[in-house]
Amino acid sequence: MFGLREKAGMSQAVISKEDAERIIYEASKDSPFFKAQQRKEEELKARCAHVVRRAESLLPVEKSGAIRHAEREVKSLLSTLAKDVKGARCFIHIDMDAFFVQVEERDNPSLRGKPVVVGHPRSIISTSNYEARKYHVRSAMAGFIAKKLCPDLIFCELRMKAYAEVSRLSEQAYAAVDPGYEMHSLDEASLDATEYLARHPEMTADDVCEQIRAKVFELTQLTCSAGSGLSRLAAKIASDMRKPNGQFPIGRSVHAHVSFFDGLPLKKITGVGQVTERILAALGLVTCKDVRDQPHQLAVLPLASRDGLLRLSLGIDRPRQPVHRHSMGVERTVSATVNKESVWAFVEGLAGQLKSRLDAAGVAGETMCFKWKDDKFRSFTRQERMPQQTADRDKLLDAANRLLGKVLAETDNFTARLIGLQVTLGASCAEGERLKSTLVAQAGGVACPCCGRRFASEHDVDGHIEMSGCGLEKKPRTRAKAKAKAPKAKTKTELKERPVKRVGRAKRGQTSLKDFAPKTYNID
Ligand code: TTP
Ligand code: MG
Repeated sequence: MFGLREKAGMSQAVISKEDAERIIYEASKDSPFFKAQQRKEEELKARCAHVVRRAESLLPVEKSGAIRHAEREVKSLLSTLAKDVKGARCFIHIDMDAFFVQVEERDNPSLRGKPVVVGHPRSIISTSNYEARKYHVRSAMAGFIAKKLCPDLIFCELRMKAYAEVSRLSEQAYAAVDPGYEMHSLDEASLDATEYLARHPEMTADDVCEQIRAKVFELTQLTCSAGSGLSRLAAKIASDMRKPNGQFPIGRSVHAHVSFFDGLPLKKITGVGQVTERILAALGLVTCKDVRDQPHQLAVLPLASRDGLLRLSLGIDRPRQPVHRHSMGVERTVSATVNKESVWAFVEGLAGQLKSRLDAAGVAGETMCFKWKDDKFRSFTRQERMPQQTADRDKLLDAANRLLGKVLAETDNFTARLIGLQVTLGASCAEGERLKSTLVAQAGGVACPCCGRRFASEHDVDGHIEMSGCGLEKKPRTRAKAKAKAPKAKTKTELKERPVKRVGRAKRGQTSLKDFAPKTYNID
């Protein structure tokens, strides 16, 4: 049941996987967490059995339909990949080795060579170094269990500021290759090295990885690993292949790319979680190649999941779309059970944290959801729509308290091991402004009420009136007054029919309608 997931470095274990699983079982078998895991395991087994029964009862016509669909899809996906190769895409992924612990070892060299984790013995471990991984100690494991697996384990306190500082430093190395680099977390970066390689024809993707890793080390005295490939996904998976302090180039041909994915277990694919992996395994699909070789098995999956799986098994990135976040929340697992008396204060703290997150993102909440897990790790939620969208702490707290009051009234013996507040997001002022700009741009811009010239935003119209004195002869000077005298605004259709004239700042290239294209809205 506690199938230990592999993490880089675990293959050199000093205790066997079976022994580790037995120790974990002994240490946790009486805990509520274990019982919750048992219940989930039973549910998963039932789901797998259902999927297998469904696969066995597929009609020949369903199977052949799935095969035809998969063949078409794979062909089109492969042609996407081939097209990208013509453009010679090359992505690089960087991932720091045992990140948090490596920072601790750098700052306290006496830790080197010993099994170390960042975390607390009575809480959850953030990460372990490669010495500790030999004992199957890894991220997200309870500290007391880690101590049973490795009695000499050393625990270090979390120092987020230090890790963030290292992350900031290493970004210089990424920016030198791709100014548009993307940070996926504090320790992971994804780069498009295509243009850099075109500017440096003497270099290979592997040389660039080498160069970045050396620069990261120079800047931080920490090692990282790298991977390169035709897609961001391929590069990410490759970065894990030669960990720690190594790099793996998949190559820049479609053939090399497809061969790499052919032999890859599905569980290695980012996006295939433990549950999906188990369901696919029940269908006999273990490697990426299995997915393409046995497409009839996919007929039991919804069409979108089928296509997603085919795409992932070929290592092709999801099409990039702006991320619109619909909800935001905070939740805390608590080591000591929260009861009726202490829960009010706890929720008050969460409301403050939620407000900070909403403010940082410039958004407001619409519906409040109070969620909790009881001492048997069962999840519950209650929600209500707030009278109006808000990021105000007191109003958030009012809504949370109302829900909590109801929960306490219906529950005799309230206990919780996890408590969270979550809001669905409404458009805030900042987001509203962005949406407005987008709509304005789509409608062809804003017209000057005096001369009718068109601008990217109302702000630009103000600038134009100020700069050129447009409408002076007619008075008044300000846009507000000018607007009052202006002829009735044209309809959207009328506006669309007129060609957009770019003048003033827009013409000089300081502002263009392009600047108002929908922006990626990414929080976290
Ligand atoms: P990872 O890159 O997953 O792990 P790692 O850098 O420690 O080890 P590896 O050499 O295998 O890359 O995560 C980066 C950091 O994120 C990690 O050092 C600690 C933190 N983290 C958590 O706090 N909790 C978690 O569950 C995980 C997976 C990571
Ligand atoms: Mg890492």
